[in-house]
Amino acid sequence: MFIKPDHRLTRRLPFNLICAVLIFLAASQAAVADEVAIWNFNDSDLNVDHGNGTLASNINIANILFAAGTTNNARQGDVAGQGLSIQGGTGNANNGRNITFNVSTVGFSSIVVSFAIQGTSTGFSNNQFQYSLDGTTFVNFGAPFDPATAFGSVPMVFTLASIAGLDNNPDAAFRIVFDGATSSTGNNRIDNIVVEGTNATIPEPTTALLLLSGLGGLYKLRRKNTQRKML
Ligand SMILES: [Ca+2]
Ligand SMILES: [Ca+2]
Repeated sequence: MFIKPDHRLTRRLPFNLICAVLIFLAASQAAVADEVAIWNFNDSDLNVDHGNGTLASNINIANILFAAGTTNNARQGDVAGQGLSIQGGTGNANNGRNITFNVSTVGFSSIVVSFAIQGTSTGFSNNQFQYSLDGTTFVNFGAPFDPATAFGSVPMVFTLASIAGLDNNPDAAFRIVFDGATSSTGNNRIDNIVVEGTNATIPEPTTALLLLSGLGGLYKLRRKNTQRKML
């Protein structure tokens, strides 16, 4: 006795495959990790280089310089180029001062901030990363850090996923407070500051309806074809 091939199964496969692909595409759109703002300092200024954000500093302007950067933590094919270099200043006046970057995280969650940093032996040795939910009040996050003397290949990474208030926040801000410099020309160099998060784009109801009606249409078409073959 011959075993009859199950034609219904073979006809069902392409339909199931299309469904699987559509569901996969919808799911991948729902959560995409993405960079919100990047400073690579290659153009020797404080303006953001990819995305949107502003970076300001209360360090004496004479002590905000630019010098050779690094590819450590570089994104989107950025070259090493230049990096931000800040000095202790006369009388180490810049101890306790900061760089602050305001970056709206609207549409993003699970925020992560990272950057490459190095310091000379008389540069800032006691630095503190902070975040703010309103752009005004800053909160310490993580322990104070003393940068290595060379950029190396491992960036400083601050994973802020546990700070729910930083998600989807137009007033989100981040700060590095520098301290511990012991000479006017002692300095720290920073490059490739990256603020990134999970793009929380959830398919809009209309998109979801279109997807469902598309699936419904495919199902009807398949049924019609099956019925026609049976006549
Ligand atoms: Ca750079
Ligand atoms: Ca720039």
